[in-house]
Amino acid sequence: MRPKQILTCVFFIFCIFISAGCQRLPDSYQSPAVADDGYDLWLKYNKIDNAKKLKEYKKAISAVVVSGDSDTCEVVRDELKRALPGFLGKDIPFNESVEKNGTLLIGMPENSDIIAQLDLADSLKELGDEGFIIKTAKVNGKNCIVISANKDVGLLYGTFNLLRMMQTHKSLNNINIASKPKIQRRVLNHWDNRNGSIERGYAGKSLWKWSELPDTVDPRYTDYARANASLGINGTVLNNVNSDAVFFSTEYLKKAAKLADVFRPYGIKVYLSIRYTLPSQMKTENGIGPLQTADPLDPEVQAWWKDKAREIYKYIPDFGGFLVKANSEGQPGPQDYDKTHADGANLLADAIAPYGGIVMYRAFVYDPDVDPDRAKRAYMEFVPLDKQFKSNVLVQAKNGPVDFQPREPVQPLFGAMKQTPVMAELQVTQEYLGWSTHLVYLAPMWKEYLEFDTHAKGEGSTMAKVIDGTVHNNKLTGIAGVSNTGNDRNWCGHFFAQSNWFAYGRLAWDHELTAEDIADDWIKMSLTCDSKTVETIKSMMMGSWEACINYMTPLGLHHIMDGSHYGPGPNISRSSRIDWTSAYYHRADAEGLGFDRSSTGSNLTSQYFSPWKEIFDNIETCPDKYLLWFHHVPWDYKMKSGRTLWDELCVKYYQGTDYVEQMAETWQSLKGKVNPEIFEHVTTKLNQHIIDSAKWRDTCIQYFQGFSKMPIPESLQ
Ligand code: GCV
Repeated sequence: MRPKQILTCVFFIFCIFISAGCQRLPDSYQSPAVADDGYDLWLKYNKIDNAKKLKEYKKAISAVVVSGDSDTCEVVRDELKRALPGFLGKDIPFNESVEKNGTLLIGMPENSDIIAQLDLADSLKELGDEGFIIKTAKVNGKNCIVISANKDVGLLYGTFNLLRMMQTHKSLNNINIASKPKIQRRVLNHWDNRNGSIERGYAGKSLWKWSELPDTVDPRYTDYARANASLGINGTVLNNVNSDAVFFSTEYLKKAAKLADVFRPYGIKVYLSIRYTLPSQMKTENGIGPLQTADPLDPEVQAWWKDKAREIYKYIPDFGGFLVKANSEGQPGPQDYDKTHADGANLLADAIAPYGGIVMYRAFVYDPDVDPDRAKRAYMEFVPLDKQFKSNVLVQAKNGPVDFQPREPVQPLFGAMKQTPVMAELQVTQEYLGWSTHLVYLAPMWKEYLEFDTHAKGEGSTMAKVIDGTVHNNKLTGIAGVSNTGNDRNWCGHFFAQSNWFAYGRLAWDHELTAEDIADDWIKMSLTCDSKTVETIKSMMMGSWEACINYMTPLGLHHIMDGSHYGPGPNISRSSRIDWTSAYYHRADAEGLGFDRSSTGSNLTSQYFSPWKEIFDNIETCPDKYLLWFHHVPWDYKMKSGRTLWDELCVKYYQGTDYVEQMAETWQSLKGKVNPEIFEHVTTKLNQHIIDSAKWRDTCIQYFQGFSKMPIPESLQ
């Protein structure tokens, strides 16, 4: 080839290469971030791909003024410096004063003279330490968007709110928002162990690198804090409730203190799970211990905890407090010394009260000596102790009376404890709902619990209003979510599991948000703003929880998982403890199926307020979704649908698996409309989801058929 031909050839190859690289993405997917491994979660600050919105936003924000020099104000600036050039495709100047139209002005009356002149005092009075205002206003004759608050953390929450509005293409004209959290302590619980493993964690190893701390600080800690702050989560329990004493050694307190330093500017407090026997396991800095006992009423034990609290606060001045799992699943507790849970909690409460710390004392107890029905035990142990807890104690109860099942009725403790604040523990990690393999959006489940009207003080006493303190006028309120994070690149294993972290945080801030609206925001922030695609994905998500219930434990069945809690195990006899076997829960026999917890059975129904106790007690009025939870139902019982129980059970199992197949099909229709990397990742997960759900259906139907001896309805075959 002559040099000219070679040059022509090279030119052609170059052109082919360039044109392939520049191939236009389908109109509906125009995000510049083609590579997306999920690391950025919902904090994707890509260029606004809607020309009209982009123009509007460029006009609304062309300069920024942030007053204040605290670390949190620095975080506000950092976040805006990441986000605004990303959204708008150009740098935005950060000024000292309002000089032009389109200034985003952020500050508190106390540190900004211009904000002080804006007459926000009345509105801010209502908003407490964490609330914020976002509003459009004329400042120095210029059109501005103002974010203000009483404390700098409110400015941060307001900033994240404004960024979310832009990510979801909301209008920035005539804004007038005032927001504050309904619940005070909005905490993530990490069941993370010292060796990096995570109990019930399905997204890799722990985020905390204990062996490197405090010397090396992984930048991921900051991204974790950003993600939480963007939702309003303000606390994190670093270690597993099945706790290791090592976390209370001076060496580990210094490590925890380093994490607290990273999280502090983001408004996040660090908490630790204690082990009840700590005083008998180690010496304090001042040489108290190890003691012969951990009896909560022993003066030496009390001195030990006081000294330990002093040490903790020396390293972590804003330490949040203790989470306690006591006398539960082999963990030590006050009952080992013939003392009550109240004695146990108050010992700790007294030790940290001087520093403003709190105790979150778990009600996940199910001592078989208390009652043969596991679902009744927490109520029976804790309600009689009401009034006895110190004012800085919250009782932390799982949403249902057994254990994070796909669906349970509400734990009857909510509303029943009138003097003691009860905080809800929700599980974000999908221990019983398909780990990080199944696509299950949990917000509809949490909404079902939160909206359940306990009737504790008449109509309107929803669980949400019990935990936010409205019903019993509690001064201290809280909510916890068992985290689904790990060191997988995308944090949660399944890309869609990110939506559960997101939804937990959003509901913790405002339990009145709808599951649909939260999904809408998450999809727009994480995947696309294309309205048709958003609606398609939302419809997949919204039915995914009910589908999971249907292919696992329909009609009130529960705890029929195998030992790992992943696959089906209706025939499993896991241990000598009767209440750990599947048969204990489903009670299948030749007559029928279900656990009689009505007044003719264990009488769990009596723990609820009227009218629920009567509604649940009567097989005719008990909602189908709880039927087999409360009643042993004959196989040929006529259900509300007109089908027999057996046929209905089969129909539900098939509805569950059909939905999963449908989700997979729908997802395929989105090829080219969402990020290709995420598309492939979710496709792979859904393929396994189809296989697993069919296994659940077939195993359970076959097993129960051994009792019912009835055929699968023809329509399903
Ligand atoms: C942290 C269930 C889980 C355990 C968990 C326990 C708890 O039993 O299977 O892994 O332990 O709940 O909430 O304490």
